[in-house]
Parts: sequence; structure tokens; C-alpha cells
Amino acid sequence: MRQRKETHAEEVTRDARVPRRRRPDGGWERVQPRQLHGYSIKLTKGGKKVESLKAGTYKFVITDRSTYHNFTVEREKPSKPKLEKHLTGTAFMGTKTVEMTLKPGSWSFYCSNHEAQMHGDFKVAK
Ligand SMILES: [Cu+2]
Repeated sequence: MRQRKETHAEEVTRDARVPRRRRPDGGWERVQPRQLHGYSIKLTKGGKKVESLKAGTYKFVITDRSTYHNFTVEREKPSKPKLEKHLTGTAFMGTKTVEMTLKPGSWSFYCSNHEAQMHGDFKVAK
């Protein structure tokens, strides 16, 4: 049976250009991305945070709101065989549906560019 869950990598900006600002010494510097972009990621199903799923094939509906982030899913335990998929790449922005088969274990989802700030995990049971 196929189930559907929605995932969101959220980012907010009104302007794709990177703004600059004056440095105290009179030069210019780029505003750091952190100040311009949102850094959040979540995985939900039926509007609720995903904690655990049954093994199977799922449709991930990803809303990727920037060309700064990606949405990656990986099984952490067991780590072999390696199960990892970039459901959206960094350059992609928009909505995308990707199927992925989840096998039992401990999984994580994250943006590989900003994993420390943008990550979450869930379990997959038989
Ligand atoms: Cu990111």
C-alpha cells in the first residue's frame, strides 16, 4: 500500500540577489545567508510530524523553497547497505514528488549543506 507524506524544506526570501551592506571600514560585504534565508526542515504526514512509519514505498512531496537547501533522506542504522537519496538537489526550488522505499531502521532527513541546523529523524518498522 502506498502512503503519502509531505515534506517541507522551508526558506523565505523575496529577492534572489544577495544583498550587500557597508562594513565599518567602509567596504562592502555580502549579507550572510543565515540572515536572508529560513533554515528549517520538516517531515509531516497528514499534518503531523512523522515519528515512525511502516516499511514500504512512499511518495515524498517536497516543497523546497530555496536554491540554498536540499532535502536528503538517509538510513543511519543500519548504515549498510547505504540507503541515501537526495530528493531535491540544492539548485532545485519548487515542488517535487519523489518515491522512495524505506526499509526498517533509524532514518534521518536533512539538508546536506546545513545539516547541523536542518535535520530530523524518524523510525521505520517492519
Ligand atoms: Cu540548507
